[in-house]
Amino acid sequence: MAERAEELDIAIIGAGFSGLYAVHKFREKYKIVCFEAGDGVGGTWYWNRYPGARVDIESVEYSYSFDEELQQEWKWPEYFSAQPDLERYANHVADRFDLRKDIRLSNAVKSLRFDADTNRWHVHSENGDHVICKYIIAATGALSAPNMPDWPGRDAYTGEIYHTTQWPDEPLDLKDKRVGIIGTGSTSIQAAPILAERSKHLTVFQRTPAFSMPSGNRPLDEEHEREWKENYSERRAQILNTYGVSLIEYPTKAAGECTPEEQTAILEAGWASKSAFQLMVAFTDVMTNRNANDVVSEFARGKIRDIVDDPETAEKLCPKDYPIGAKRLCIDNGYYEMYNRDNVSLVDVKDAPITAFTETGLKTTDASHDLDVIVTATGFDALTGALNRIDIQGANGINLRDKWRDGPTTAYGFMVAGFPNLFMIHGPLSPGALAQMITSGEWQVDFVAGVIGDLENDGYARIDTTEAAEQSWAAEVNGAASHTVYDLADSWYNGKNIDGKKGGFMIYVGGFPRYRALCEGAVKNDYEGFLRS
Ligand code: N01
Repeated sequence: MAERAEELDIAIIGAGFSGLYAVHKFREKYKIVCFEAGDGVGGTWYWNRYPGARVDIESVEYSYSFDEELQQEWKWPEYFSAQPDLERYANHVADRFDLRKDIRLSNAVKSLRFDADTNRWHVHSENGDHVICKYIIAATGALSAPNMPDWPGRDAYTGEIYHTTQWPDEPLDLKDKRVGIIGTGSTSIQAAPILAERSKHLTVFQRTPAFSMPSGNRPLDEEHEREWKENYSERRAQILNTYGVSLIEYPTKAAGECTPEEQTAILEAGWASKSAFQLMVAFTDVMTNRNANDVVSEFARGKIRDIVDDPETAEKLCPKDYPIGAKRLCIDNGYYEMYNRDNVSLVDVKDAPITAFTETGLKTTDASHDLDVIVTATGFDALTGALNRIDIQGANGINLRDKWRDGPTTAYGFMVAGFPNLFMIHGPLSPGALAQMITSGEWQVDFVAGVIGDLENDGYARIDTTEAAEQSWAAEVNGAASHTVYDLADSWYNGKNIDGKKGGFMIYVGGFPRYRALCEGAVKNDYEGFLRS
């Protein structure tokens, strides 16, 4: 029997925080559906349930602004919420706004095909659904396609292996187990201290050391909460006018304008600030001037040497090959202190890389390690990975994967030439991953809603962008990055964390106010860089 297709207006891909908001935003006017791969809502905060998973932006900020009652009523227990609280919040929002009836869980989108004759997208899902719709909102997440090491011998390994995005629901009994964790990014730095406490022995396999600072997480005090709730609307508006969509304390002086004593005082205050990222904005030029960055990097290395007792281990933990902030600055709860425990060891796999799983553990070029449990905290095929894992065929039969073979091309991070009526939220070359993602995601969804509203009002069937617009956006993105030190590390920001991935720097770092102005300017300028028909 031929499958029956449903005809709708919009298909939303992903029920993470942006996808959930998109469901809420679009359902009133349009017939919609939302496909979600997981069997629950929350996206990042559904998948990343490893021990220690926690956000590093204050929860009073990192939360929805679209509903005054919601933001007044919701109570965050801590400054930086743990994953279970974020997942609970996502579920609360889904229930409170009755979003679930439009969300199909455990039903990943498999393919998207644009029919240029009818100007409709055909969506096929893993469960066999076939939806025909006019618009696609891809809220697929910047960090949702896990990067799994593909060393040989995995099947021969007799222990347990967990990627941090696939953590089991039932508690793991590790007390008699030798655990190995691969990677030292934000995820590992959160998980490792807890795994060290719970296991017999923890071995950390480090390829590149990370910079990290203490999170200063604590219960949310009532005065702070009250102050935020009384001023929410002004603060949310203010947040959108900041560079990174976050109300951290921005500096007024460059490093060179301070005496060494002033520099130290500012850096000590930043370290103790209990506010994430304060080191990256210790001076106006930390991310734009290598000398200023060196001052901050050396300060952070000094902290590592102070905290870690064994000088050899401390030296191994000190990043020396890239500027602080060029890889995502990590926030920890006792990461460096963990290396003072007797049951923790650090293995450097830069010069002697891991080459294989063995029956009993891992093999590097110079040793074998016996492990009962292996945790792969090896990160993500970021920004492009989630979309490239879907088979997406655009207007002229072009496949997105082919189009992006040498790196992603987009206009403003939300459209790709040849893929009409497909809008990305936090797409490659948008500010998404370096901005506070809930509030910037809400802004992007509202912006796309405005574009769709205009198309409908003006009677257009489709909107596309052009290769010229993509080139001019690439120039803007590269221009912004070239004034910074962001591209001076191999990271998921530039795809160099994945062997063979091409792309260059994939995030817009010109600041959110400029980003908004450019997007809004294009619309006001009669959709400059876009083709409507
Ligand atoms: O991933 P990562 P993550 N052999 O890519 C190593 C957000 N986040 O999941 O640096 C050996 O940062 C890799 O080594 P190298 C946040 O935006 C936020 O930790 O490529 N090692 C690296 O050490 C973050 O930036 C929060 O040399 C291998 C690690 O694995 C983003 O998610 C919490 C390897 C991967 O680090 C990603 O963080 C958690 C190999 N073959 C995450 N392959 C908060 O809000 C990879 N590695 C606090």
